[in-house]
Amino acid sequence: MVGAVSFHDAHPGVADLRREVLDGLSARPRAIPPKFFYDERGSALFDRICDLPEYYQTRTEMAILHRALPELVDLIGSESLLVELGSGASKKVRLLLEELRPNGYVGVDISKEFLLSSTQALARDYPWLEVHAACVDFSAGLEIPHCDVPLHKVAFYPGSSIGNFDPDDAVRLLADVGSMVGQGGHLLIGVDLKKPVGLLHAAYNDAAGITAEFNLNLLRRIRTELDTDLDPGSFEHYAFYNPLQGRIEMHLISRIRQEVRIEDGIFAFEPGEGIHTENSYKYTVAEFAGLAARAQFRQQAVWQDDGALFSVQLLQYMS
Ligand code: AVJ
Repeated sequence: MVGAVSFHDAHPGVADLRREVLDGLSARPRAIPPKFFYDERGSALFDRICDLPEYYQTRTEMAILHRALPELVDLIGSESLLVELGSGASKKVRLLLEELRPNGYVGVDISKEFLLSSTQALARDYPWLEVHAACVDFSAGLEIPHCDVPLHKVAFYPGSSIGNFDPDDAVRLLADVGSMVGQGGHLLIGVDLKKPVGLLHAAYNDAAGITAEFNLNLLRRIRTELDTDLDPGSFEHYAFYNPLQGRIEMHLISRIRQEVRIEDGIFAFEPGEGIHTENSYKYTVAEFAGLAARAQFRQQAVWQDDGALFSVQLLQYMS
């Protein structure tokens, strides 16, 4: 029932992929932004990562949310518009919808297929809810339709995807969210915490090799969508924790000396030379309070698991 969900499309097209890949491979260090992981296969691989035994994040966040719900509902109140950033195939938002019972829901995601199927399923399962879908790359600004209504706005940004942004960019994104929710509005955000390096290393180097497949899928996507002789098999997944920056880094490292042609660019790689594909910043609760404060948000409540692996934070915009 496509008609039940209003749909706004600003999906980055193949032209964006071409431009960002060519720019990213021409720069030093070479880098391609992680938002391009999420084509249909990449989104499905990410869902499998979320179920991995080593990847503590998803199930921990779900359990924290569960425990926080009664308090959350008290703090947020009803008569709200819930805007979920990076909605993908989220089960977490269902928990919120059922307890919070907002007037409206806007799902925002860069992956069109996942966004459409997940919002359609929500519209089907919650007939009382007004559901909107906005296919938007919100790292490029938060122009989200349907938000111009006199309701208390609650942005929901689960999964610690904020960790993909360098701190200054994270502050900019939070500030954009602040302008969207307005004075007194809320941001409910999942933030992965600093922890012993062994746990982090395992989470990004899983035994089943799904994270490696997810990283390498970026090269498969380039091969499918662009004109290239790139061989994904000539690169390998490499992920490590960088304690100086407080972040996991993922790279794709060339196994061999090679020249790769992409469209009309030629890119030379020595063995061991790579492409930086993702950062995933980890914060202490206090560090994240500082980051939020730079964007005029105050940490109103913080919930975490007993092992202090992950946090769910309620921030309020105080402009
Ligand atoms: C979706 C950005 C939160 O950083 O843990 C998972 C993506 N990358 N495994 C993360 C990811 C490798 C994930 N985020």
